[in-house]
Amino acid sequence: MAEHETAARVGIVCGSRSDFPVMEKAVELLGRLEVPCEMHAISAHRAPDLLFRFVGGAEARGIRVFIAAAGGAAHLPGVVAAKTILPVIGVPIPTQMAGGLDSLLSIVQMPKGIPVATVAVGSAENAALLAAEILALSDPALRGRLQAFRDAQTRSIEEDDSNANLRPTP
Ligand code: RP5
Repeated sequence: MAEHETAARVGIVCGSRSDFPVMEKAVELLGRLEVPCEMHAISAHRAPDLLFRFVGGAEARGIRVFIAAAGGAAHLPGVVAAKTILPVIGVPIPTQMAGGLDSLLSIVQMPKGIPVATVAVGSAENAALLAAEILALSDPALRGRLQAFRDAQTRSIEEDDSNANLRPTP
């Protein structure tokens, strides 16, 4: 890593590069919140040893939260959670076969003792926000940026509503 680069605090791991278009929204939002992150494609099924090395070395490199995304037989988030006590947020990727219900059930139905905080199907943004909220517990500046994000979101809904024609049509 070059000296000017900041170590990633969120490790995003996807089951395939085909998941990147969904998960790029998490990278973008973390960037807006000034949270350094890194994104990898490491299949739990096709490259389990590489995945174990990645998870095993992540904390020493500065990672504090994982976001794990996978579709179909989506075992990746559970396998990541099995190898770390850092928090793991699971993102079920939408699929052709069952619209992502297959991914959702594969990720959310973890056995007790190994939690994965699962967000809605395709909800990369909420995964990013949840990761930032976890980091903000020990980072007051990030907490401030999250509050500003939330306030801006509320203002945009209020402005949108104030511009709407609320009169009932005759
Ligand atoms: C999963 O299988 C990946 O997370 C992806 O969502 C899905 C399809 O992967 P590819 O066949 O596109 O590599 O493991």
